[in-house]
Amino acid sequence: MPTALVSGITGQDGSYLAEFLLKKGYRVLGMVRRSSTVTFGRIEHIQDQIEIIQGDLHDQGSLVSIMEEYRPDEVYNLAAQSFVPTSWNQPVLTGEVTALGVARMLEAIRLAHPKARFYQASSSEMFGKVREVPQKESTPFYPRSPYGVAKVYGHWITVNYRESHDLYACSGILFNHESPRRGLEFVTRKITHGVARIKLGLADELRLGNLDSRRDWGFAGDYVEAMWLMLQQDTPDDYVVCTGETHEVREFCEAAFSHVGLDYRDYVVQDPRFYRPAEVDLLVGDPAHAKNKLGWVPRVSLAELVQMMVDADLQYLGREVL
Ligand code: NDP
Ligand code: GDR
Repeated sequence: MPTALVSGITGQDGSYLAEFLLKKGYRVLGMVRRSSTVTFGRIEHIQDQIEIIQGDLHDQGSLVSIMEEYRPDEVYNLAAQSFVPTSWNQPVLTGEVTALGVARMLEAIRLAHPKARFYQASSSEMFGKVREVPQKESTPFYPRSPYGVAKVYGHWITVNYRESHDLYACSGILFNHESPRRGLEFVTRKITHGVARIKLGLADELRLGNLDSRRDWGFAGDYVEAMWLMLQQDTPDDYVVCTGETHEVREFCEAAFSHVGLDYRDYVVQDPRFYRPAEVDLLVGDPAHAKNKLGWVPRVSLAELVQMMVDADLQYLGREVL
């Protein structure tokens, strides 16, 4: 039975990846940081099948101890300060966790267990003010937020450890992926949750920022398979993972509201509080490398994703209303 260590297991992707690995027969170790309240909502349903161990990307010693004690075959580094707006308010913390945290994890592997295969959760936010359309593995980076800058460091330190220390280390450059488990502050979930609240009579408006920006949105459940595939190859490499389609935030609103028979223009209010100091206007990836080398293709369409998320929020909030 292979062993996988997942940092960020309490997050959206961590929960889907843990489910996926359990189905494949892995022993799954979930690294969590200590907090005063329980943050296991997304993994409650599989908690008895995974082993929770304490560790923090701020703390080098904890990572080395984990590698020495558990000697995982695969390490998926999903932990990060992942919300872009927070990175302007907390740029140093974002750098500590999202950038240097990657170096600490790689150092722990290099020092204690260099045979482990390593996956780094890189991001399309590294492309930022895009240099070409669509974006692929060779597209130069131009990050537009402290988060994007931190992810660029995480990407290059992963490449550097592969080239300097001969580690099996991969950087997955994933475009936005969503699900009913997405955090409430990210725009897709904010919209589907807002639609459900309005439909159930709990709210009468939804305040958003820039409706013109365009994203390449996929389903998180599909994307975790690509992470795993990257670690099953003969040689390590970097991959863009995306759908190849791009849509405006406005179109996502339109689809979500119309799924419950409403017109978004009657409810959405644009609020300058949600505009960003620097925006990423357009993201659309080229998934050819992942398709050709990994055989990976996304399964869930955007229309299906929107419906899945709205229905889940209606069900979730509906239970609370009753
Ligand atoms: P989430 O924000 O849902 O989850 C982040 C996870 O990181 C949580 O489990 C959180 O733990 C953990 N974490 C934060 N700080 C630390 C720390 N100091 N030590 C240990 N754990 C920590 O993110 P997603 O699941 O959406 O994303 C997973 C990864 O993929 C992130 O690195 C993100 O930047 C990246 N990414 C995400 C994309 C997306 O569209 N979702 C696209 C491209 C990249 P806690 O529960 O305690 O807060
Ligand atoms: P993003 O996701 O910044 O792409 O990062 P988010 O959903 O936060 O924003 C997407 C776009 O929507 C616009 N927007 C709003 N965004 C939020 N959060 N709230 C609003 O009210 C709102 N109104 C409009 C934003 O301006 C932006 O253009 C996500 C994260 O998961 C990162 O960790 C990950 O690396 C990238 O996706 C790929």
